[in-house]
Amino acid sequence: PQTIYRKDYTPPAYLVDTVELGFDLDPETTIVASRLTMRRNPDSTEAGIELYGQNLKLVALRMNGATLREGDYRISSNVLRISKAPDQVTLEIETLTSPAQNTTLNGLYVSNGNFFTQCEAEGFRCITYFPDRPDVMAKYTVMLRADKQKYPVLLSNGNLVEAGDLPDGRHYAKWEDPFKKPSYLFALVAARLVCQEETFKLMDGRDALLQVWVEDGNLDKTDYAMQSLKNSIRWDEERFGLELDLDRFMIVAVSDFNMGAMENKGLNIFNTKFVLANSRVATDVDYAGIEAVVGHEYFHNWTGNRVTCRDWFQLSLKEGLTVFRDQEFSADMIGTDSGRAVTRIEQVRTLRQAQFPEDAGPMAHPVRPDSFVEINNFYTVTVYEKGAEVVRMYQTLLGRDGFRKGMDLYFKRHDEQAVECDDFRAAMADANGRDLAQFERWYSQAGTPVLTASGKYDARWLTFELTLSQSCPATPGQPDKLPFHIPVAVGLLGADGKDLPLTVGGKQHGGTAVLELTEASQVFRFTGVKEEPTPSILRDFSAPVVLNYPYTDDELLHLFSHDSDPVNRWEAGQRLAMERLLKLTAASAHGSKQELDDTFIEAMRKILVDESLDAAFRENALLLPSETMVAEQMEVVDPQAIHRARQFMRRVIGERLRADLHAQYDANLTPGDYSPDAISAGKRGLKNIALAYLSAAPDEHSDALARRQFDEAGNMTDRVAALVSLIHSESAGAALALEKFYDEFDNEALVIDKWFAMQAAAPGTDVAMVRSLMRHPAFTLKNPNRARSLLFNFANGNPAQFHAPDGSGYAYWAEQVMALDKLNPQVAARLARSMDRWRRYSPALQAQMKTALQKVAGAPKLSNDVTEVITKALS
Ligand code: DPP
Ligand code: ZN
Repeated sequence: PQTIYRKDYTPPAYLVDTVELGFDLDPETTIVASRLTMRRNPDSTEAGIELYGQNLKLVALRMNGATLREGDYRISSNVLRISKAPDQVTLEIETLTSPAQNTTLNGLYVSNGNFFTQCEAEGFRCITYFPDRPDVMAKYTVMLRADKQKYPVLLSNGNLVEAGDLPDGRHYAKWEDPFKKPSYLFALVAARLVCQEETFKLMDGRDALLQVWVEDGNLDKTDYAMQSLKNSIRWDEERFGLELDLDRFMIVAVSDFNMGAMENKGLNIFNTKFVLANSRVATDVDYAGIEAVVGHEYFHNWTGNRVTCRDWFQLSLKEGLTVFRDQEFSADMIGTDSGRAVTRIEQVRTLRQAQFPEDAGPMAHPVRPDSFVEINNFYTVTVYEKGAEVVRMYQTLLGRDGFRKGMDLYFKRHDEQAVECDDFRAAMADANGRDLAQFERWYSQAGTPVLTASGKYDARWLTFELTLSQSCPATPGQPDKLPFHIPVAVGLLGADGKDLPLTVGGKQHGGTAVLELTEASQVFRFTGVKEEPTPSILRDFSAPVVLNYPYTDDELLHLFSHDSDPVNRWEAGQRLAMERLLKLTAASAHGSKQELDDTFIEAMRKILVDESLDAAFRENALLLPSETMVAEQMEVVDPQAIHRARQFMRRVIGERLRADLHAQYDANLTPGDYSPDAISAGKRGLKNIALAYLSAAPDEHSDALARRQFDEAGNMTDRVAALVSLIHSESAGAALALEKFYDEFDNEALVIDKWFAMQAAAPGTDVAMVRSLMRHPAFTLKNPNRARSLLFNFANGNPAQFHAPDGSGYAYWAEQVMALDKLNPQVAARLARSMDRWRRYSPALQAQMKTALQKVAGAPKLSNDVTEVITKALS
């Protein structure tokens, strides 16, 4: 496979003005006719026309009316070249494709008998020959023809301009997209579907038609997606002054989908997981996911579609920004400061759980990568979540208003253009008169920076000197790093727990000052500090870094009890827990006695019973760092010892806080109709974590409680929580509950995914049990959600079993990566990533992992996707 470099970018030789596409849809052989009007690009020095095409049968090719024969053009490695062409060209291309045979779910494919497309990043070339690159933007007209009975609904981007019947029971629909777009935003749907629809008044008074399309039988699960869409439209108008630019906006749900959803212009295609919900089948987490993803795809209409990426190295230009926007949307939907903080805590957890490990592993790459083999491997937590952190830092540095000015300038300059991350940074800088040159390193340097802080109080001069130093570990291809521009939000707590007034560098602040660290090391001098403070550093997680500060237990307990910044308050608890988990893990590995101190237990109790705090915050404060996060802190990872340590800690908490846990359980019941709002969800969360702790220290009472909750639950959140508690405590009732759960929901694919996922992640599930679950009639590798529910939850969510000392987990992993690769390379490559951190285990485990990696590496006809991941892991 070939590596593609960002530095090799050249503008396209030809631009495309208009695209007319005609589809004669048939599962076995679909005929695609395209007519492109093209003209030479004045910015290019290259001569010929280059079109990409993959798995296509070329039937006809005409240029300006004349048929081209072999020799007039050449096809090699998926590129069709016409070396001699006039300045103005009309190309007519006819190709054949076989959607029913397409198991990659990339391009045009069939799911449940219906046609769908997925074109990002490079799926359009599986539909027709085209200059399939994001900097070629054109206006599209699409004619769809298909059997009317089987495919009554024909959708594409933009507006429906014509529809009618054809002979032989076929019908047609013609769609026109008024906006220029890159090919990756093309979409079509030909299907038997039904929709919920509504007209919605936009800011400027226009009416827009909103539709959510699903399979028959699912109309009872579309309300929340529709509501989220309306909220998204309103929010983008209010927060950013951005309006829906179409008369019609559609969301279509499909059950076979590689990603979460796709922002095709006017025709968003969604994984069912992020559309379908009612209280019977969806959890609070599912509801939150729907709101976030509906928002995310909708927000792409401006950040991604109206202004798009020049090339795929710039992916974070649209993804980092749009994740940031969806995060802000979700936070604003809750509306309270404490609710915002909880969403922020969840973001920090995701970063540490997934992005920090990625940034420290063999696939580490900058937010704007310099090279790739397969772009599909770069839809990563780094490009998305770290990218969102980078965007958030602009807002932290410039303020909300400054950020808005930067956004306004960005659209003013670049509407309907394909641009670079640097253009976004320039807009932020220019709109605010700021020099953000050094900030560029957040885009170019990989790795998680380490921020080391130390403080010195001078009682005589009433000063507090905070020394901040930064470094960044080497990453593949980047041995040395230059200092980043890091916003560090700092507060100082007095002995009473209140924020001290801050004066730093002669400037007064409220309770929090945003310091800007730009050198390798800097000293910040706070003056007028009347008492020795406890510093609260990196408030609201103001930068995606690892903070080292030599906190004492007492200082952490002080912050955990009092910090006015909820994120750092939570963080102090996480630090207290992490220190103990690491000690317990070491003790467990050496077979010495495990002990947990009263101080910690009492700190947890205090939070648990503190009614002045939101339930959702308390739930998060009680949630221990995951086994993966503990593993990331260890030189040599011992998955079983980590598991034992964490289980021990959970059990002791359950035992020691039993009475309070029961009391909180009772106090946080949510009787009456289910509502997914943040307050109710927070109560359920606290109640269910109480149940989880009680089940970690099982007695008759807790077992009965879990069984009763399972039997009587009025919603899926409580149902799942009870079932997980039964499974994890190895309750005698677990097997029957699993069976009942299956029988009740065997028609609900997304619920059956949960059924597989819960078992995959259960501590008692070993490789043999996963293999037997694979033989269950409901299991299939072909459906990505189903494959992920079992394989990914086992490999990533059950480390103590996956890393079984006999290597059976690795052998299983290798088999499944190879099997999946034959069907769906994108999903296979994701599973391949589960071995990223293999060099951090004991030599014995490493040897077995290496064998498994080499086995995959040696498999015949491996995709570029998997090859890239495995090669990087082994290098
Ligand atoms: N662009 C999609 C999304 O992030 C993924 N392909 O929404
Ligand atoms: Zn996106």
